[in-house]
Amino acid sequence: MSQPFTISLDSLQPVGFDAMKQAATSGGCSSSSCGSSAKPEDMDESTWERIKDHPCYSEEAHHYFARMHVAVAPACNIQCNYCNRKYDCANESRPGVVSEKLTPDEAKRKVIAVANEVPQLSVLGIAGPGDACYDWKKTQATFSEISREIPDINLCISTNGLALPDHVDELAEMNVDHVTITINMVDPEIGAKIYPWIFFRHKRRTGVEAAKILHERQMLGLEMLTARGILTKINSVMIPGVNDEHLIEVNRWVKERGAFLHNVMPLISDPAHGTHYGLTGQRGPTAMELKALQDKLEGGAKLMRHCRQCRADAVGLLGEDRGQEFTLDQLPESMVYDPSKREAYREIVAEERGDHVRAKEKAIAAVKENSADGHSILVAVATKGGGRINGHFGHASEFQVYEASAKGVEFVGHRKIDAYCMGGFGEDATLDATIAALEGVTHVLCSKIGNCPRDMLMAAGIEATDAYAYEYAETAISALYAEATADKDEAKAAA
Ligand code: CLF
Ligand code: SF4
Repeated sequence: MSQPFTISLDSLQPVGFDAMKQAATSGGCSSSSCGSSAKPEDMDESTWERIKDHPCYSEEAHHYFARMHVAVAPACNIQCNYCNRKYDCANESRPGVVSEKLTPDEAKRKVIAVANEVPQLSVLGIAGPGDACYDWKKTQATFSEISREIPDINLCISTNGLALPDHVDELAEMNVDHVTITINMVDPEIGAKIYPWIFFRHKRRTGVEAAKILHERQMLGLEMLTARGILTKINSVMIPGVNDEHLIEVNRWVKERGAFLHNVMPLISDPAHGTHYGLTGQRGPTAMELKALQDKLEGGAKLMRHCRQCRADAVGLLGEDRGQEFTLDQLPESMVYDPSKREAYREIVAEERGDHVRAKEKAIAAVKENSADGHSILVAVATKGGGRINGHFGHASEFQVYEASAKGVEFVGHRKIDAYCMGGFGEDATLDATIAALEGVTHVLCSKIGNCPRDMLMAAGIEATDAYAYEYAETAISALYAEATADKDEAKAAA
């Protein structure tokens, strides 16, 4: 058993780490494996160092590390058809929610409070509402103040790219190492269907002219960031019938210009949000349409599939939001940064990650071995973090989805749902919606599930089990895959 688990988990109370505690007390971490690197084989050490604690740039890191956003830059220089300015910037966060807007000083207070309380915190992002590069003075003041106070926090921004080329050098000087640009098109004719206007060089421009300027500025910004060695992620909003097939072209362009990651996100469109698309009936893609496009993009720029389209004031692991615990009215006027919880947590995570990597490698090899007939299964996992099956079915507000196939076991996305169990009772209507959200999924893994939802899922063709509670997701999925292979072999022999 590895020591750091037992000494510090209780005092840290990290969200979702009951499973680690379980592993520690059951000898789950073998000392021979501790310290193994989670670095992907095809990545160099220096790149890995820069992404290994960033929950958005590394799928593996998102099981352990958290981001927080501060909404300090509300002004914007373009109009996207999926955005209503009353709400947050929909390029990086869910439309339809309003974040608490902060001054740079208020942002500093909030970041210190979160850093002292949330040990998983590794990244500070500015991701709306508005554009971080257009509302530059506030972005700059916030980053410089906070990095002085908390020097080991990663700084991250998201931008529509129009004002980006004007600030690339300053971003490099401030050590901002992760920049997201939202790029929805490389063809201005398509761009004109997404952007009604932009504001550039003191003038409002519309139509194809506007989209052409935006496209050229986005490409220039990306090339400038690449030239300075800054890691870039491209967000694209998938809009069925407008740019869905075109995103294959976008992926090719951004790969050629050095983008590190491409994140294709589904359009969220609802008349209640008051956006142009919402009001004109433009639909978003289904989960399976999104997956099909992402599968087509494999082999191009590396894909991010674990984005949660989080709020512009989100706090916590991706998929959870602890922002309401840290609203300004709850914070003391002055605070001193105390790094002790974050430091202790990092020690624990270094141990746990090594163990996870070895378990994952073993599971992937076993799946590949069992995949002679090329079948695949799609498995939804209820988790509270740590890459383990530690979420109760009734309490889950999302499932992480993995695919097991001849390629091994891969994280392929997530499905958001409403929690089934409210106040001790399950809602049948909620379960129907959950079953619909699990389209294509063959199995559900969770730490606990009642007979009633289990039977209803089974009737819908989805096998749900808590038999693998607290295992790593990949280990359990490999066991399910072996069972499915054995069943197929048996059926073949009987035929
Ligand atoms: Fe925030 Fe964006 Fe930085 Fe991440 S989010 S600024 S890169 S720290 Fe992440 Fe949230 Fe998706 Fe954004 S899950 S919406 S990709
Ligand atoms: Fe809205 Fe963001 Fe687009 Fe500006 S860049 S219009 S804030 S989605």
